[in-house]
Amino acid sequence: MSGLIYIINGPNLNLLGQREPEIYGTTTLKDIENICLQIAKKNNINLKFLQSNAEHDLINWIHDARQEAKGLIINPAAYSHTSIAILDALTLFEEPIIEVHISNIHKRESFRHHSYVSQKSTAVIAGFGIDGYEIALEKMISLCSN
Ligand code: CA2
Repeated sequence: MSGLIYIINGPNLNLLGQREPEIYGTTTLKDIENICLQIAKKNNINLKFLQSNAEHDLINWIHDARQEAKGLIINPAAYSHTSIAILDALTLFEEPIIEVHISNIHKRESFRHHSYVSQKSTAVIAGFGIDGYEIALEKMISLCSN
């Protein structure tokens, strides 16, 4: 399969591997990017792996993805639980969307149980740790190949 997939990461995920290892593990976001790039290479697809702490960056990247991506994987981090603006941007994206959470948000504080983004997601993966990115990318590649 050829084509482009976006992986967008929200606030604080740049610090992954540095704090709260009991919840988020010790792998860094750069490590996750490298794992995803290897999978992309093996499957002959292009990948944009992005992270920002700013809501408007995430929204602008979702707009960019409309023009060029066959699928979008997003860990919106805390914006999952707050951002109607990100939900609105995703509503304009017409290809498959997979929402990833490293932790199982349903086992955690009640304010994490609801995600606005899930309303527009094709699928949601939560609680598999950083393997969630790998699972999402493999599944996205097969969705985009159909
Ligand atoms: O489990 C996930 O992937 C989350 O999206 C992570 C978000 C959290 O707000 C969501 O409820 C669930 C938080 C990301 C914080 O990233 C950290 C990075 C380094 C150390 C600690 C947290």
